[in-house]
Amino acid sequence: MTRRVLSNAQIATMPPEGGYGIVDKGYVAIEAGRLAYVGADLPAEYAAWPCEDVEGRLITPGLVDCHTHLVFGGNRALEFEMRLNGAGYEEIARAGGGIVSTVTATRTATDGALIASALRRLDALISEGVTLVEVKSGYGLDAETELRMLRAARQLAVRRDVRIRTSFLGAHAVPGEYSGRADAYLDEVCLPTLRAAHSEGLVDAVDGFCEGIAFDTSQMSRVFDVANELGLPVKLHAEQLSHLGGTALAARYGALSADHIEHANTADAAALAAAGTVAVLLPGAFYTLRETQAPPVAALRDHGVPIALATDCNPGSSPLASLLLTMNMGCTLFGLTPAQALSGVTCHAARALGVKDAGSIAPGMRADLAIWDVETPGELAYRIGFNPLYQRIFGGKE
Ligand code: DI6
Ligand code: FE
Repeated sequence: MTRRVLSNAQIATMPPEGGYGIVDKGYVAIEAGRLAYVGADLPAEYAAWPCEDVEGRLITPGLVDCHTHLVFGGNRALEFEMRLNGAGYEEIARAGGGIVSTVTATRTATDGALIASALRRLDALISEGVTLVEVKSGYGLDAETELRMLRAARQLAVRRDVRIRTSFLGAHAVPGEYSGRADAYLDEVCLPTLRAAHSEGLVDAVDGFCEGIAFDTSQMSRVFDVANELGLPVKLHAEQLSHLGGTALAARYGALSADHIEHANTADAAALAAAGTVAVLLPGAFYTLRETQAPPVAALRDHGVPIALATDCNPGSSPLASLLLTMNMGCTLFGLTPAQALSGVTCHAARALGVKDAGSIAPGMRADLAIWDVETPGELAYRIGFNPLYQRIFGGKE
């Protein structure tokens, strides 16, 4: 069925300018995997197409998780226990736990095991209407494993009806064998691996972790210079645990997004606005690490910075595979409105990935939709641990 119409829908079109953009008792016409028409009256040319009455249900764009680390080996439940017995996240990282312990588990995992465990997390996202997911490397930190991670991430889109965008995160941590020699790691491993991954067509964007336990701004700018040279967009984990200047750096490079940004300030918000960079907020990490410094949401709003929300699904700081719960946390922990939360997992999340044909319901967009058994769009962020998905449409197909 390459042509179809959905009728009697409450459509949250999610325009980038903000708000739900509701069309009541509306129609969506789909042709060859794209949206052909969206509106309150059905033009005569679509009248003969097969039509499904969705009985007043809510249609949103397919949800977009724009920041995940879905591919990794092992888990860090023991570290969770350590933290609850009093150890700090940075302390555990400095003692060889944290990201570096997941690196060991990822290096020793087979390709099949990496894909199988990522699929379980991906299936959880898909069950909530997610149709586009970003996946980062960054738990290999050697050439072979970084490439294996990116290939595994791309495999996910072969195994499931979902779009995957891959980000190279070689600058995630300094591996044990380069301890205390971050610059040598960049020169000898990270940058050559970025070039190799790019020439294999595995990289959609270049990311980094700009933090006291990872890389500083001058090291990150060396990575971004290579990204620029390769014509790849950048994004950055910035200002998660401290204020190092990563947000301003991301803005200077015209980044797609600056992510976390709990410790960013008003000047950073102004810089993001001027650069057109999306602020990606990650309440799952804030919650898991029991952080107390919330991101500067008021300043982001005042400056008109587009705000996205993502799971940051990873084994350490955010073992979270629910975008609906992420929306709820964005509202409850960061004070977003339910409409901002939904923009954050649709139009603004797509923009954080540089994907132009997802995240809004408008003619020409891909027909990636979620149909929900709810009466109002605010219900999506309101409930905790409840999934009202009725139907997920990917490329026009159920
Ligand atoms: N910030 C995060 O929240 C994750 N990576 C990053 O740079 C945490 C990754 C981990 O703890 O394994
Ligand atoms: Fe992350």
